[in-house]
Amino acid sequence: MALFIPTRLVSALALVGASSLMLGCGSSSGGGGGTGASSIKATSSSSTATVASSSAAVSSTAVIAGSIKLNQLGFLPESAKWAVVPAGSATSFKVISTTTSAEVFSGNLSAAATWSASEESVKLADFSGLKTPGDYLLRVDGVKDSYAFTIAADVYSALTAASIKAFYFNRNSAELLTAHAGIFARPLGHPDTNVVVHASAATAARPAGTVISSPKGWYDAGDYNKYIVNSGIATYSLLAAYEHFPAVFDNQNLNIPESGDAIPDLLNEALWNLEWMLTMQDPNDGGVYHKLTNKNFDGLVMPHQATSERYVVQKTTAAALDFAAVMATASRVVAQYETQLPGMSAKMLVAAESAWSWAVANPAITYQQPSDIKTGEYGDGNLSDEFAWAAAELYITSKKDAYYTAMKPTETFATVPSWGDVRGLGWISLAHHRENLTAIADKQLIANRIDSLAASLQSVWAASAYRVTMQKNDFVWGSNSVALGQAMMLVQGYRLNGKRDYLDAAQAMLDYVLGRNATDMSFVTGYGDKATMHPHHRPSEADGIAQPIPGFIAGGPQPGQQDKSGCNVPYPSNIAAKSYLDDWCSYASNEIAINWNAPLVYVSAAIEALTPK
Ligand code: G3I
Ligand code: 9MR
Repeated sequence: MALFIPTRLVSALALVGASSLMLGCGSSSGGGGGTGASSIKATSSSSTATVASSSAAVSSTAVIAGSIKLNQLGFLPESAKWAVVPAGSATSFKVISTTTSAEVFSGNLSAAATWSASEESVKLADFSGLKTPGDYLLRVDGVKDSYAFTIAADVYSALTAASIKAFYFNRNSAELLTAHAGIFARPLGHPDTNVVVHASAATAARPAGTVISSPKGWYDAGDYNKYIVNSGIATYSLLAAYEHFPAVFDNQNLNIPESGDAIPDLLNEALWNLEWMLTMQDPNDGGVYHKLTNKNFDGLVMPHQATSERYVVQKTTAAALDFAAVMATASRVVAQYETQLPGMSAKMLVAAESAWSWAVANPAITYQQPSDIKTGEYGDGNLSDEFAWAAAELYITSKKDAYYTAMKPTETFATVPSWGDVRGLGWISLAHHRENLTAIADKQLIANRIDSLAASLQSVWAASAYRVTMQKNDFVWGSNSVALGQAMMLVQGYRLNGKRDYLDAAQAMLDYVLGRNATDMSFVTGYGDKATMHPHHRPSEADGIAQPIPGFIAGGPQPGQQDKSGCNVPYPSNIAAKSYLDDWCSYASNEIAINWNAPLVYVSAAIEALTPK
């Protein structure tokens, strides 16, 4: 079968830097493509591989409903490789080369089991033993062939690059030039040089109506506002990816305006947001505005057409602490670029410490949406995790023991990170830096916190009918970021103790967002044969281009369906893991957001860096 690369994938690849442009790593062919071959040879050395003597065509058995679900992009040679097969009478599976139509591997399916999140009875195919690079599909008697997938040593490098480049596409205060953005070039939107201090944020030094300049940053999501809380976890996740896996990024060329300077492009991109965040701190007292926003969400327009007045709204404790955590992290990451960024590292640490001091003096100021402001809230009544995270990052960077104590380590557990629960981020950083901490740090406690969370995720994975860590109650708004957050914590467990199950379970969650899920879709725009096409992302919808901007991950299924009154099309299902609508209207299942893309960057890079070669 001829190699077929979907047009959207070619364009997606063309947008990332030349060093990442590897056509061989894209998914190659639509499902149902295998044709019979008269003589088939086994190329795998696995014990389960058999030589087939008959045609590899789909058997004459009636095709049952449901589809084979797998990572539509593919796998590294040494990755664990699993597919989910609808439960029918078949007890075995075959892997077929889409280039030669030969059967290259076969194996037995597991016993049928039900995944309660999707209410489906499924069997599992484990083809981890197939390690030979190539393009393949999975075949099971009585079921439609799977989508094609690739096994290649560089299978995730374009995904890692595109998921970072998505941040560039969401830049506030930037004109995107054709040279960098291709067909997605657009005029500058939101200069944010005349931003009004809202009454909720007024102080004697900056009364209501004061005009400040607060340019740059990224649009939060499908909307054009900027929120410090969400910027916190998103920017941290990118910085952590760099701290943990610098080799993935050091020579990466994302074809962004800063490409070619002496700073890795991932950090160039993170700096675009960090520079904005610095402007959100009131220099008079160290407090940090919660958000920079319109009064109302914009209509369906491009950035330069969205010209409503912009406000900075209320200083909150969560904003100060998330800001402190990120600035403390960034301070140590950019320290190695003192020549290129003179004074930046020191400036960031000063900013972090003054935000911390403000939070300590104002420990319970939660966000209260003013009556004239209707945009996102990121409100959070529990601030203990924000205190713990900020304290952990300040401790690691400053080495001041008082911050370690302030983290309250014995009371603080590790959890899967989300914008509203950031405890896990502090443990991630402590684990990474554990050999360079002062004597006060309890290294055993740090290891236990990480390992006990990873172990509990591993046991969910091992018992899951889909071999994933997602369970029914994980299907909240932005469920795909829950999946990737789980993977991030499994990665920390693997980095600490090398337990292969942790890496395999993390891989499973990358598989999950790329197709091994109950919707049978890849949730990453531009990646996978059946991928999200209509994200709730204003530029993707308003630009008049059929394909979405590549590299963005959709929020994902969740049964709340808070948007359905505004949708002319129904959700295909009310079941938690299937409650996903690939339509612009669906902001509750199909929006994109920086805090969902950042763990995609982290996990894709981690799998690239950690999977044995
Ligand atoms: O915390 C409860 C949990 O206890 C409960 O079990 C669960 C059941 O659904 O709900 C949880 O609360 C949810 C909360 O997110 C935390 O996950 C709310 O129902 C849900 O409505 C809320 O959704 C948030 C959404 O804004 C609406 O406020 C998303 O987390 C948040 O990511 C999203 O963020 C928006 C910004 O406001 C604006 N920009 C776009 C961005 C992405 O959609
Ligand atoms: O576009 C908005 C999205 O970014 C938010 O996550 C979402 C929930 O706050 O709201 C979206 O805006 C919708 C608004 O809430 C209701 N009217 C339709 C808007 C989408 O076009």
